[in-house]
Amino acid sequence: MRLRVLFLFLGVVFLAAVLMPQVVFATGDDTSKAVSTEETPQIVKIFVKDKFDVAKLANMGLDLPEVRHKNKFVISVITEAELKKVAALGYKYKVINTDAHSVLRATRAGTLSKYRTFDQIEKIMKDAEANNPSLCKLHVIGKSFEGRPVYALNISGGEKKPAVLIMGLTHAREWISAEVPTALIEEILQKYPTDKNIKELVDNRDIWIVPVVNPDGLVYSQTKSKMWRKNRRANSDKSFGVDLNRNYGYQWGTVGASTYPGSDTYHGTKAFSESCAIAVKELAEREKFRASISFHSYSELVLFPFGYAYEAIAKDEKLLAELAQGMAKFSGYTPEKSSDLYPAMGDSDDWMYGAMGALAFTIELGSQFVPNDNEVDKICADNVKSCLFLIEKAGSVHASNHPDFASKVQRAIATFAYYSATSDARAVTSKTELVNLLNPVNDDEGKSFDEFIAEVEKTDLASKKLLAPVLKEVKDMYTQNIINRLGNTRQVIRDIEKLQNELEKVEEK
Ligand code: 0X9
Ligand code: ZN
Repeated sequence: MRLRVLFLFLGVVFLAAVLMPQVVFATGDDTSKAVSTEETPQIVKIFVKDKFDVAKLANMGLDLPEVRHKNKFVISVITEAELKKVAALGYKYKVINTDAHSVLRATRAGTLSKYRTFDQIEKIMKDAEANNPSLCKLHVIGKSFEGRPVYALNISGGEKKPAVLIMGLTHAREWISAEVPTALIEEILQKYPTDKNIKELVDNRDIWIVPVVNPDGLVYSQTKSKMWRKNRRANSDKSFGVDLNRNYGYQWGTVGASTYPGSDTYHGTKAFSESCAIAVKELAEREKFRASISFHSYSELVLFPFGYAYEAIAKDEKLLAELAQGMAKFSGYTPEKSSDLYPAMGDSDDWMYGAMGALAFTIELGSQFVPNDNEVDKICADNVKSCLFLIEKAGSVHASNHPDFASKVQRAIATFAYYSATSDARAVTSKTELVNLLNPVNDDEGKSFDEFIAEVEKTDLASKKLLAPVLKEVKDMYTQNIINRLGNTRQVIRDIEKLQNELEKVEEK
């Protein structure tokens, strides 16, 4: 009898442990301590005066899925502690829903309905390769924190062609963003045998599709905590997750991102600290994409770089805006410079474009995180068309800093500037590269210093700001006679000083 009571007791303890909700730990008022993303967040409408208010809220590390500049409000997925801070700063707000998880479409009878799981998408990709071995090759480009593969399906008609990257599900709860890349795979494979246009396009491009950049996040959001945004890294303060769209290494920093690990926009301990961001980086470094799209949800926008600052204008802005407009025609979405949504550093587009020379776009799908079942097919169909449009265009247009087109000196300057600015260990390598390029003793293609200066002068404002540390290094190298190609060192140093003064003026503006 006693044994039965003991078993009963153990059974109850076991059941309680299994059934206990995984998501609730609030840790009091102090924002700097709260493990915010494990709390049940609320949905709040915050009223703003202007775009600077929006930027201020983004800078607090707030998660702002909807920004209505014209209507002067934003929607935030917010914790109690964050909301207190917002209120203390004098912002007016209205709580829309005290349980953010409940605004995500309730999963019907325990199923995800239209939305596919990681395992289902994995199967589609494996089948794509198995059934079309001459057209598709499946690659594992990295492993997530919890050890899941990051898959990239390469659909390509033959030898090296202009390459395009289409990716989805950087943010865990944005399930629709994995559906569009998956639908693109299905559309291409279904139409390739009979549709002449699709065949012609695929035969002349190198298409890379990564439907799920953040597999751990997707699984966690679909099984444990719907509103999850980040990956599932275990942070040192016992919170979880880094925002992968703040972890890329171009102008990585704190604008629109948080240094605090519990925040939904936590940027990680350093640029590219996360294996899933590294997977995309290494693929991009190898494939040298002409263009890319990263799908997110929501807001019906086609965003183009730069996103890290209002005043950072891409040299190719006109082309980027035109392409965004071209893609938006299929969906009725609004094309917009990323920073106009809100300035935020470390997103994938800024790095893809700024460091890699890809014409990079973010498409914010639909008008809610998880659109209703009856909206999914249309969202996929429209945006698959946008993908095909960009894939087609990538045959004839390219960013001015794309490695196949920019001069070696331009590339060296850009790479060097990027690594100096992010103080990446590879700065050493790029310094050697730069010295080689400027020094004909070491390299036949060594350019003259005048050419170097001419290239610098041609660069846009944003790159010029980045160039400040490069110029300092180049000046030091001349002073120490590391670069020894030019007769008149004093003249060189005067030229550099002139450029540095010019830069200081740019900085002051
Ligand atoms: O904040 C993000 O990462 C993206 N929005 S989402 O609601 N899907 O999280 C937008 C990123 C756009 N980039 C910049 N504003 N820099
Ligand atoms: Zn997103």
